[in-house]
Amino acid sequence: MQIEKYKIAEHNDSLAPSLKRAYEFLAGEINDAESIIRKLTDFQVAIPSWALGTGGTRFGRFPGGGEPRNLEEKIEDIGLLHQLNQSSGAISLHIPWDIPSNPSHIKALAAQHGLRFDAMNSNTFQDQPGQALSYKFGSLQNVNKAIRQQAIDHNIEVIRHGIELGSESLTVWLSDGSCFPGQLNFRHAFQNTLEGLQEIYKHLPDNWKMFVEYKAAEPNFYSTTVGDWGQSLLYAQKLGPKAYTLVDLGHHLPNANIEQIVSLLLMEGKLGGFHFNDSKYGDDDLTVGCMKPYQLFLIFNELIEGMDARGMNHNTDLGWMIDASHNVKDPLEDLLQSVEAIMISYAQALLVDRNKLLAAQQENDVVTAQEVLQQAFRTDVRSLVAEARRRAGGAINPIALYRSEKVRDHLIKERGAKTMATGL
Ligand code: PSV
Ligand code: MN
Ligand code: MN
Repeated sequence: MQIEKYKIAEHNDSLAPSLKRAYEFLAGEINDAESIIRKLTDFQVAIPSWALGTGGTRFGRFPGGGEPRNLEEKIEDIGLLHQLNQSSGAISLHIPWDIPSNPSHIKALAAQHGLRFDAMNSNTFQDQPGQALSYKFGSLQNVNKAIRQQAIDHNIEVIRHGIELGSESLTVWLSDGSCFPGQLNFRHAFQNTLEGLQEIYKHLPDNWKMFVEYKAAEPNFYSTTVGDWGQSLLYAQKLGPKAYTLVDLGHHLPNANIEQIVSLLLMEGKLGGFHFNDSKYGDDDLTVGCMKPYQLFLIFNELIEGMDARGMNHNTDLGWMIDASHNVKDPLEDLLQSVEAIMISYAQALLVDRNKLLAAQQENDVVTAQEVLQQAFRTDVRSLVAEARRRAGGAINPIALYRSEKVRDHLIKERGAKTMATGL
């Protein structure tokens, strides 16, 4: 489903006067609002194909109505998000959850919606129907060479699908690890995994990147073979220049200083991609910014500081993706909230007075340094984000328009009340 352009225009007309008041006030208070608007307009966040249905936990799943039944419908849903916010211009696929049976048709459909294909994700953490060998005791780390080879072959197949769609990166997340002390020889597990990744790396086209995603725990609860950023960085360094670390916000031990991790990875030129979500306990995959918005801001502050220091393009030089899904909300509304939270944090981080911060740091003036950061964080930038969206052709208030257009009711009518999207 698409929302007709005149509906967006009508919606925007009704909200324009109050937005204008708020935006003009803010533009008078901050430096160079226009340059921030330009950066916000350029910034695009990929939507994962598996976040369009209701997520589940091991205790069950409660599907909402009108979930997409196939890849085409997933692309349509993301097209709708992009139409509303103009910031969701990419889709990330998980294979085999979303195998494109007719790639040129899928590519054309995505292009019609203004979407490009972000990182391809492989899956060696589940056994698929008909699969010859089981990943119960790991994939690339496995003591059995044939199982390792099966996982390597799968990743090569994922690269092949990605080439057909015009993607330029592969994200490898391995659930490999062990559940009990003594189960695994750590060194052998690391070496097997490295050899497997090296084999996959050989099949990357020249313009591709490989993202090695780490995660502290789950499904394994004693050790994880790519468990933290140190291990991921080791693999990335050993693999070569096309390999990078991928940071997923939910994949750290409690209270990890993610902003410092990001800063150092950028310094080393080894930060490649990002999975946004929020959490209170572990890999909760909650809506971005719903729990720890100050942490998100501090992370963006380091991202901008580090990218600017290396002359990187904010939009294109890192892979930005949402990796969230859960039980209780309409997934499309949830994704609109996540993208909004990302844009708000990005805008606030762009407001940081970097010269003043650096001067305060040089003087050991801790109070001023904190004031500089909090001045930016406590600025209400919602009108700036909405104005950028309006100028790009999106809706001033995407969720309000989504609701007034009764999008979910339409999707239920079209697809049925009991559909179940593929994913976890
Ligand atoms: C693992 O928890 C993860 O973050 C990886 O990125 C997977 O591909 C994704 O979640 C699956 O939902
Ligand atoms: Mn992830
Ligand atoms: Mn995760």
